[in-house]
Amino acid sequence: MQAGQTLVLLGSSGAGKSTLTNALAGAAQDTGGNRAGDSRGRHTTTVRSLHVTAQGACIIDTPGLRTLRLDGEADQLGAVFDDITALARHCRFRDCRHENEPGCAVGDGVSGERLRNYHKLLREARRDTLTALERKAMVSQWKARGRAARLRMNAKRG
Ligand SMILES: Nc1nc2c(ncn2[C@@H]2O[C@H](COP(=O)(O)OP(=O)(O)OP(=O)(O)O)[C@@H](O)[C@H]2O)c(=O)[nH]1
Ligand SMILES: [Mg+2]
Ligand SMILES: [Zn+2]
Repeated sequence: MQAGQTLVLLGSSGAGKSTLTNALAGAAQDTGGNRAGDSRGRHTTTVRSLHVTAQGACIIDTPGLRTLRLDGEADQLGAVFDDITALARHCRFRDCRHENEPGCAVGDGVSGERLRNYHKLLREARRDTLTALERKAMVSQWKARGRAARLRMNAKRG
């Protein structure tokens, strides 16, 4: 690591990002012990910060990642898989799902592995949207139940 280089530390909480930052840049970042019972961290660091090493390199310490999941919409995938998007215009069916349909230009035009990756990410993106909707439905159900319970209580009290 030399002047002009920047290093970003990413990883789950307790991985030792702040400990490395302190060792490499002489910083004074708080470091946290791991939770008793399992070896997970305690999310000690809560904000990003930049530090300079004696050699002049930069180190960015970050809060531990909580979850790693696909961040984006299903239709944004089309921009990443632009080869598939372009080929899809030549499929026989306009709503072709590129899963063994006859006259599918995508199946013929890209490798099996690329198509599998595309479908995998598409499934993941859709599952994410679904759970967001489901969560919303669940919250409104809870609210309705709470309201009903309050009404019953008030009726009892007269
Ligand atoms: N034995 C050992 N312990 C380490 C090492 N690196 C870090 N630790 C310990 O692991 C614990 C967590 O280290 P941190 O540097 O706070 O971890 P972090 O990645 O910054 O965690 P968050 O800020 O929660 O995201 C601390 O108790 C450190 O002392 C290592 O190389 N060896
Ligand atoms: Mg930290
Ligand atoms: Zn197709």
